[in-house]
Amino acid sequence: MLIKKSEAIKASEITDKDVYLSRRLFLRGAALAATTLGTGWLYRHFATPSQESAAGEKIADVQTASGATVPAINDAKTSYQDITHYNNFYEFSTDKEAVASRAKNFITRPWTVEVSGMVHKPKTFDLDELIKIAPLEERVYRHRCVEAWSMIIPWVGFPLAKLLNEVQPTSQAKYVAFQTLADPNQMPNVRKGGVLDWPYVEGLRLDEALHPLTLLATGLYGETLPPQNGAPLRLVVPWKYGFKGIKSIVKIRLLENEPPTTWNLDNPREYGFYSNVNPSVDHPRWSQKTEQRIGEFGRRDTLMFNGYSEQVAGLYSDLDLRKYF
Ligand SMILES: Nc1nc2c(c(=O)[nH]1)N[C@H]1C(S)=C(S)[C@@H](COP(=O)(O)O)O[C@H]1N2
Ligand SMILES: [Mo]
Repeated sequence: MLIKKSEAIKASEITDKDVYLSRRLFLRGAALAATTLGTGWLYRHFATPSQESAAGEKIADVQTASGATVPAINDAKTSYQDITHYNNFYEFSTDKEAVASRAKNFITRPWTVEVSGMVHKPKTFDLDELIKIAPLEERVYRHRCVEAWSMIIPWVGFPLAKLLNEVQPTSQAKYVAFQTLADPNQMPNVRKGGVLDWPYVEGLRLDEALHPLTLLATGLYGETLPPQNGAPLRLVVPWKYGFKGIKSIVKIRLLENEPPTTWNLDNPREYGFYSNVNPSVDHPRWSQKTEQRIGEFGRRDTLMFNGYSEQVAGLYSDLDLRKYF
């Protein structure tokens, strides 16, 4: 993703993989052939294992998601270390490997989520109450960042639809808007400003939000989310680019019109509202045909709708998929 705001643009903030790679190689003084190395490989071999990650708490009574809803994935899961130390959470840092340490003291309890707008029963949920709305399930999903890297992540959570059913959207509601906490006292880049406009906001069409694959995640690998992954509650929409998966949600609003979204506001030419994973629509500055699976050597082909076509293609029968991104 790209920071194009003026001050202090570091090469690590430019997400084009080659630029990122060459900087890493330069900094490490490593005489390695950049051409054959993936970010994942580089990350694994040079990142210092950290003591900083706030240990997750084991989540009791995690069910296994029904195979009818969640298609099985045969690929190996990405390691816990990689999932929790290669993060995009720009409120803390634009350096993926620095997010975990910068976020380690992030306070996620107590936490409330306000659900309002075009609903019959608006409500501010305490997190402990919210996670009891539905049984927590483990769901192993592909995660595909718009920057062309990917992971396989075993989330724990429940369908967003279950929360929306609690508040009962009115017949006028057509969209759902989400908002991340923006606390300058805890988030260095919010305090500093100039990175993105805060709070980070995202949105879905109501039918996307109600889709059974759309998850509110509270954990990963059977434990509560560490701060860097969006504790205590984040969105996961597995057929869309990762930036749609807004972290550390404090507000959810049902609306009649399409809500503004952070990356689209920042750069509408590069980041659309839909942002469905689509290997045949390139990013203006790089191809989306292939991806670097973190922890693997070599690249994989990117799949239409990130491999979830069977489940979600029907939502988009009226969109021109060569155009919408
Ligand atoms: N609030 C907020 N949510 C965010 C982001 C962010 O910077 N701020 N980054 C997004 C991007 S680009 C990705 S790829 C995923 C990364 O999630 P992960 O670190 O759990 O893999 O979070 C998304 N949600
Ligand atoms: Mo991303």
